Amino acid sequence: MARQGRGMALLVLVAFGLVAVASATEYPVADGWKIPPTTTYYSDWLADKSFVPGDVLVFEYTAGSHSVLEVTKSKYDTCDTTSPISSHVAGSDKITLGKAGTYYYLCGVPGHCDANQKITITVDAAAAPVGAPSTNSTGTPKASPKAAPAPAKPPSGSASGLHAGGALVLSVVMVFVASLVL
Ligand SMILES: [Cu+2]
Repeated sequence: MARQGRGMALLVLVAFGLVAVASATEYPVADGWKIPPTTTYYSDWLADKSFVPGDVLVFEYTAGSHSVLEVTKSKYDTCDTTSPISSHVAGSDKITLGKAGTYYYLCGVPGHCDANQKITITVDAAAAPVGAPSTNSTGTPKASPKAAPAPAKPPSGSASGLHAGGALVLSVVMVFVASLVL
């Protein structure tokens, strides 16, 4: 009895896990990809951002007006637009960030990089399952010099702050538990 109900519960758990794993964040770059109207246009936008593998940058601009070139650091520094690592010209370019590291993007339209239409993106390693504090948290210090407080219990029921890695582990655990119940 109740087999259908349990089967449905399992499906819901699996679906939840998949959705959580797939929830990479999309970041529209600043207020559009353009020659920065102020010297801090891109740095201000970056100030409260952190990126993990799988996150997506969205460069919004009018096709033909700009472009997005991923380049090496040396080419970034000198605004060398030749032989980029990748080139994007569509005007709503989505670039999925890969493994942890530093990535360099500039505009390939002559003069634009020299006018500082360029941005450096640092991708951190995927967060631990415990979860990084959200940007809206009440500001607990990242690292205490004292002994780490004992994690009394896992933050069950708060899936919102989970990153993909934690969500994956969670979903696997849930499916395992569900399979025991069935
Ligand atoms: Cu441009």
